[in-house]
Amino acid sequence: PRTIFLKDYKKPPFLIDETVLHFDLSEQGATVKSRLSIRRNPDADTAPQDLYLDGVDLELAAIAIDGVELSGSGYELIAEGLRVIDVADNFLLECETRIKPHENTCLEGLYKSSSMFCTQCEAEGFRRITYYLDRPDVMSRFTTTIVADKNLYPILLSNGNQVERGDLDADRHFVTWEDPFRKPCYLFALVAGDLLNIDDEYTTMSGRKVALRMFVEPQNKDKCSHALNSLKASMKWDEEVYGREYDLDIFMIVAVDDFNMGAMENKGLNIFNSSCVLAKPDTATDATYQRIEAIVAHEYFHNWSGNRVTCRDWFQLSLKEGFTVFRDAEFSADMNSRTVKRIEDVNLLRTAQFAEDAGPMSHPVRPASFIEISNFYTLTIYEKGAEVVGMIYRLLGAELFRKGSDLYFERHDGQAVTTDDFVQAMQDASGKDLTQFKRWYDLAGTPVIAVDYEYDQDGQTFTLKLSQSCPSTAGDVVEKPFHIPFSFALLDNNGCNIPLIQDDDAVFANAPTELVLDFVKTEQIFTFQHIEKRPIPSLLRGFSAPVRIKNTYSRDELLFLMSNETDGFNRWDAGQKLAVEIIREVAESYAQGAELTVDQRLIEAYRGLLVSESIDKALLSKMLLLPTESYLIELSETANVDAIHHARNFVRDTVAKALKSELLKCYQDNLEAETAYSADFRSIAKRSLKNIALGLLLSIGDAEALTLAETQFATAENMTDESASLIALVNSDFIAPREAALETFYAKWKADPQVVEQWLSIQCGSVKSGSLEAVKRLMSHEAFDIKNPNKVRSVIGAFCNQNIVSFHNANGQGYAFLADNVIKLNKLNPQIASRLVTPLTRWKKFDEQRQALMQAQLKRILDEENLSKDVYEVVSKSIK
Ligand code: BAL
Ligand code: ZN
Repeated sequence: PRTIFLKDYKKPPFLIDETVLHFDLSEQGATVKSRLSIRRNPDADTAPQDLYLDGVDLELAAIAIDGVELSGSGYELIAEGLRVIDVADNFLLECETRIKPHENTCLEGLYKSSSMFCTQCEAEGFRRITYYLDRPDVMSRFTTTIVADKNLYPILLSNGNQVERGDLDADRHFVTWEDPFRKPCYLFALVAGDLLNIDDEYTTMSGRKVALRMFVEPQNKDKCSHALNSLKASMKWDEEVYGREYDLDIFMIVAVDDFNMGAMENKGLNIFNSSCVLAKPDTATDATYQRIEAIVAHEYFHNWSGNRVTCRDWFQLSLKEGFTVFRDAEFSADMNSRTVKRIEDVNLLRTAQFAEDAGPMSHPVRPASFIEISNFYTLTIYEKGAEVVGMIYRLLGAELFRKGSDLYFERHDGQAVTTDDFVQAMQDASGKDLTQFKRWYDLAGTPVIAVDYEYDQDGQTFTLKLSQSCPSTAGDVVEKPFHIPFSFALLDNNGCNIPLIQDDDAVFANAPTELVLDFVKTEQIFTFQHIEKRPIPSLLRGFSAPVRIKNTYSRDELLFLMSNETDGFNRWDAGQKLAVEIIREVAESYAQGAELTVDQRLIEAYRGLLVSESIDKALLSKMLLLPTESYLIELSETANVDAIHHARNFVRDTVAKALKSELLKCYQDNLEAETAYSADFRSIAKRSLKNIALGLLLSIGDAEALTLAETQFATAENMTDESASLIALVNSDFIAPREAALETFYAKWKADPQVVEQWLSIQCGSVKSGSLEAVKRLMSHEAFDIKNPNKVRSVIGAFCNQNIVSFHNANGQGYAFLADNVIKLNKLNPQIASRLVTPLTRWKKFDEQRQALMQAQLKRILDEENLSKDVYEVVSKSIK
């Protein structure tokens, strides 16, 4: 397979002004007729004689230029495309292609999901629909007519506004849609099905009424209100915070069950994975409610950051994704607890993106090359990309950032641009030099910051010395320093912020108590004056940059910060750091066969949190969770999986035993007599606290807790409480109650795919119920379907990513299981196969024996014939 390089980018030699599409859909297949008004690009870098169009798995039935059918000498079918020979400067190209949506299992292009037709064109799916210039810098006006059976497909949708509809012979009908906005073909969408619509309305800030319409299969009609409410909140937020108004008269959302991604921002017609949009209290958990709010917002925000201003090429993917994730994170923070949102995002970043950035697929936020772009919808592009935008926000401040985003949207509306254009707009609007900052886009790896500090009692000065380095994946060190916004404060021994005076002339009263330091050199010293007593520094507040920071604190300082830090994120992080240290200590003892003990100070710290009257419940619910096994593995040089698992459980159980009465009280205190379910963050925090307490109590085999869990399971009025009690039972040693609960749950919910996905992943992700044999049995269960990505993620994904000791069993059978399924899925759905293989690519973290077993499975995959580009790229880059 061919590698594509950013440095080889050339402007498109041809442009397509108008795209007129005609789809004839039937059970046997689809016929697609296209009429493309093509002209040479006056700004092109090259002027070839021939026109090259992209096309994959298409049957060409007819081709004509300016109404004249082309003979065989006028064109040539080539690998993944079509060459039209010797074309003029302006012409109308007409093509008729036949495709087979019902045989399309890769879920790219046009395919069938249960009884409906739908599309997924990003990144390069449109070429599976018709021959086209399938690249984001070719933007065209689309008119789309869909013809289909009127009874089977009463609803026919595409982008923009509906302009015509009518009946045809033989019970068929048509609808024509016109999108007034020029767009790249990756934003094209089509849906045809027997769907119900749930309608709402939004009045924009300029007073225009926009119809909001959600299309679902009839059984899901009562699962739309949360998504529609989230959509209205997003529309309002984008007006208030970014001054961005929606631009069409209708905004449509469709839910489909078979979908590779979470959702897709097609212009005016967002298509969602059912699991990321459908919710009602008795079937969706609080976490799902919050995920839906965030994803609906994310897709909506793309209308400006992605659609109105799009990417020049796919190397710029983070231009729209990083910025839009930053926007949706701010939205969620405004709607919920800002601190908790930050904790969740940083947890994901540090656990999974840092691992990606230290692994074989490590790449910069703006990659320099790829084989298959689908492999680059990564945590680095999305989450680190959002952190990079967040750092610009922190360096500029809210006001200048808004000036920058206004300039960006104004300057580039209707264009396909680069991350450099984004940074330039931020720089031009703010006057802040971002030249050095741009390194964040081009260099891979996670910078490491070493912190050193000194307090001088006589001089009353505090000196902070920061050093940075960045190990690259090649094992060397990136020499050039990054521009890092380092958020900083000093706390006195009551936990109060001390004024930060860097310059003696500063007026004391106006001195800030928190600073974003511009850390731009390899080593840099910052000095603060008039510090009367030895302070405790508060470092990298709110996780102001995506870096590793070497721990500088003693255990007593961490304990102090756990109860006194005024930055919520850092308060939580102090607890995590302390727990990591203590679990590691226990893991070492476990590995040496020594007696296990838990530092009593951790227990007392948790007791203090549980009895605290003042702590915010949302924060407390996060502070009571120990670092995950995945995070502990990520922090290890060579991870001893069994020791980590046992040590973490030992610490958890020791804490739970010691704090049994506090946990029982916590459970009771938060056991509210629910009126109606509410997904507001305070209610979520209460449920979360109650369920964490229940889980901890059940993990120590507490009989009283068993009764509580069984009662909660039987009487729960919402899925959060029902599934939390199921999870607690599944992860307990009460075998009979566990099996009974699993059976009852399935019998109750087997008709609801979103709940069945939870049922599968709860079992497969648990070491207690998810043995490899049990997981294999579930793959033959009626609930499993290897062609459905959600089911694959719930079973194979949950086993390999969450059930860590089982997957990493030293017998290597977990690895072979994953490889078997990657090989199977490579043929059916390469995107899912390539994503699934990730845990095998992390072999470097494990002992030599496991490394060899993991490598052997990677080699076995690589030896497969007809390996997709997707799987080939990930596996070949991951082999030693
Ligand atoms: N553009 C692909 C799905 C998303 O990030 O919104
Ligand atoms: Zn996105």
